[in-house]
Amino acid sequence: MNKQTLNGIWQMQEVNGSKVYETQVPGTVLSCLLEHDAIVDPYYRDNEYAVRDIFWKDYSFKRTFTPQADLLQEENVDLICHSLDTFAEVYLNGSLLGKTDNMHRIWKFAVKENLREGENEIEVIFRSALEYAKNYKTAEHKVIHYESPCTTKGNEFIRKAHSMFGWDWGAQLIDAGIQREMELVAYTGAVLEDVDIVQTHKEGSVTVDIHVDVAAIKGTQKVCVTLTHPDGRIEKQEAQAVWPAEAAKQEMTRLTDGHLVEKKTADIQFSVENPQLWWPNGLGEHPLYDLEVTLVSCVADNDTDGTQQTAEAAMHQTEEETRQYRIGLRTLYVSQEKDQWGSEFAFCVNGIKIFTMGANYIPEDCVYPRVTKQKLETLIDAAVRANYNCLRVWGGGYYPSDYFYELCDKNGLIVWQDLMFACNIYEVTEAFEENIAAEARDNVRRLRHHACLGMWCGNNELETAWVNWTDFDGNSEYLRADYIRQFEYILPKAVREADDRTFYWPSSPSSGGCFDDPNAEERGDVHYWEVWHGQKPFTDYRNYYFRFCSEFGFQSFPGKKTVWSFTEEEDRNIFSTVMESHQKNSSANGKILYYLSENFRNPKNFENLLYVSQILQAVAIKYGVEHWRRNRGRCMGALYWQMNDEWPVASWSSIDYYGRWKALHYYAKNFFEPVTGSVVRNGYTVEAWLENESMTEALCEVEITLKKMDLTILKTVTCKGSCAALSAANVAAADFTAELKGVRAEEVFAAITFRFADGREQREVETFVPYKHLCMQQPTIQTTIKEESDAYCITVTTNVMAAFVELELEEADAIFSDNYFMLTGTQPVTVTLQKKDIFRGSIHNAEELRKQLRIKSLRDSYEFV
Ligand code: BMA
Repeated sequence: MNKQTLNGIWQMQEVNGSKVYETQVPGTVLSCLLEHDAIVDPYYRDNEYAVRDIFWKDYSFKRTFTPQADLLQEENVDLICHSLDTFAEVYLNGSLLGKTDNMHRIWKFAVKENLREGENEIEVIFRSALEYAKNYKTAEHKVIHYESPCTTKGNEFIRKAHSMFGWDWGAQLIDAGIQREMELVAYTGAVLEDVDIVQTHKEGSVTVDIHVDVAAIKGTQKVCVTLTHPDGRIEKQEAQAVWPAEAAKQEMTRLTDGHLVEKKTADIQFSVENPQLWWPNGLGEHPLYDLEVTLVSCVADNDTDGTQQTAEAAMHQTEEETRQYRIGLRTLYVSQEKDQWGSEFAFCVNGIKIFTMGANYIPEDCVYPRVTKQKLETLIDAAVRANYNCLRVWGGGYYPSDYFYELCDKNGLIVWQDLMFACNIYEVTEAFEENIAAEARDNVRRLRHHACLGMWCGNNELETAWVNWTDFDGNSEYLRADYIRQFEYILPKAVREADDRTFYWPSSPSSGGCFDDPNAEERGDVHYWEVWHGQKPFTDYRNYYFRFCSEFGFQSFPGKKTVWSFTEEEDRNIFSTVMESHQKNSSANGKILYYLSENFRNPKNFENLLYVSQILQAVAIKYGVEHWRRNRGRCMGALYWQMNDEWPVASWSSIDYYGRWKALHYYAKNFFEPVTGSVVRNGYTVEAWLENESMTEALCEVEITLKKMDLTILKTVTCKGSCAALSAANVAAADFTAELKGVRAEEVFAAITFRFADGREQREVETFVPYKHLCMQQPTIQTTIKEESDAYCITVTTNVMAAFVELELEEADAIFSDNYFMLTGTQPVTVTLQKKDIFRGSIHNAEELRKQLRIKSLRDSYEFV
């Protein structure tokens, strides 16, 4: 097989437009026009609105290329387009090869006939998705009345990332273009059709079966597989490609270009003794085995018509194609065993039921070509640093690149993979059915071998929407029936045909399907939005013992630097046009202010409102996660909404568009620690708990101290606590009823310190009144900075209780070892800043760091006037 990439420099222009731009492919209209400063930056102020209109137009991407000589010698040449977004017409030398209508599919065209020696021209014309949506007509009995407030109507008819049409955190930038690689692939003898890798686990060994489908055109074929163990050991095996059964021998399939091919298969098996198992982050290593699959054709030298395959003829061996796979050996499924509370919902890895921790992932940029490998690495690294063991790829975006899954494999992150359907009503026509089944097949085949793949999930929130959302009421029963066809028949069937090992779940949330109480507390997964959308206090989380909470969230504003990046001074008020254009959930600013009024004092200015909004968010999510971790066994997962942003915006994210960690991400690092402590207050009694998501017993010393704001100690209770592997335990309690008789609750707080066996110290604060009522004193926070070879150690001390202490650099960005922490004693607290964690700017020595370092605490956020 010979390959030639068509990536590189192309010409992009509006159809019938006069201006031609050079652009990089993969690339889109947006990436191209932004690169050339031909449009305003849609992220700046409210420019998004002006940019939207360009997507009513059609665009052409064109280039010339000269096919490699070896490519032209082959008898078949395919053009493979890994993601055309979306309504594309593909022309080669003026001939229409075909039209596409799904950005999530891999499109293949046979081009041998159209390809010529010397210069060729390829052109892809993208028709406006907005025009398509406007003109689409459903059948009369299936008119869709549902309209999402933030999303352009019509996105439900188009197999294109839904959130491009806007979301309650997303801009409406309905881009078009070549989102992934384009290449020419040429072959003569045979080609790999499919490689399926199946693991069977037994005590002390794993059988790895490699099932290969070969499209054989001429000669005989064999498949050679090399297995490289994590320790470098190599094993090789090969097998002849044969007709699956004598009966099938006659079955010839026609390739797209008309060639008759024989479908052959080859089966290879390795038996791995004492396998090194793949574990999720926090529970063990993530060793990977490399598999290299090579297809070799043996063709008789004088066999010109593909018929002569005699032993006497001189045989010529050609390596047709090689594919590489990295696999992790593990068993992974979702256990739904019945128990005293209903049915559990727990990922079970190598026989161990785990508490799943992490967040929901959305597209990382509205301009998808900007989602570089480096951006993905930074994001996955942030997930690992926050002790996630899982990411849910939410169904309103796109299927991420291979590299995303490679990183998840390497880092032990289980992927909960939604199929790309979210918050919509779909009309299932015959064409739609074919399209989505092909889309599922393409993506399942691409991703099924990954160790990280934990589940295929039909969609985001459609089942619950049909049952629980009032704005779904009144939609046709035919559409309701289409839901069942789509997610409980067509898609599971298409998924299962390609991958019958991975767990399939019809929707998130669901109790198993069929509109049967999808958000039930006692089974399946739950999206819990009463806190936030329902405006319940976040103490409400404690009223629920969900089996698995796959979505719950709380909004905040991005930090000062991010807000300053898209605003002018006059915009810096949350109700300004610009700030509201970067807040897509119309009632959210009101909610932030409402929750703020319940918990904190009125911030003295805009900048402090941003800060307090992040504290609120962090405290709220922590409250929920800790509760569910304390109830480990009954509850087995907490994935908060949402990890990241696709542009600078007020949202539920814990990391903003620029990769800046909000307070919540620092808090996630602590509340998702495999071994962590938490605190529950009942009246004047403060309880300390340990949550242990590790395979060994956790030991720690707990100190619960009642203090005055000036740090005077009123009472201390200490004890040694232990918590068995994979469980949670109440390890200490301190009753301060007597002490609180002689002192106002506003003037004291409980400082709880957990000292773990490995030397780690965790400090928590519990108050007896909301923070807004605390008599906080203005702390004097002092720092000393020590430079080490690869880090700065920042030692912080205070004279009085300091809450939510924020470290921030004036210019550069940085990720600290901890942030928004509590200072509850006079003993110094050291925060490290690794030099590699300073980005967008630089710091050369301790003095420079001292100049840039800004410290504040909650008391700085308000003033008395
Ligand atoms: C969830 C998600 C998203 C949405 C989020 C915040 O239910 O599935 O659709 O962005 O809520 O409202």
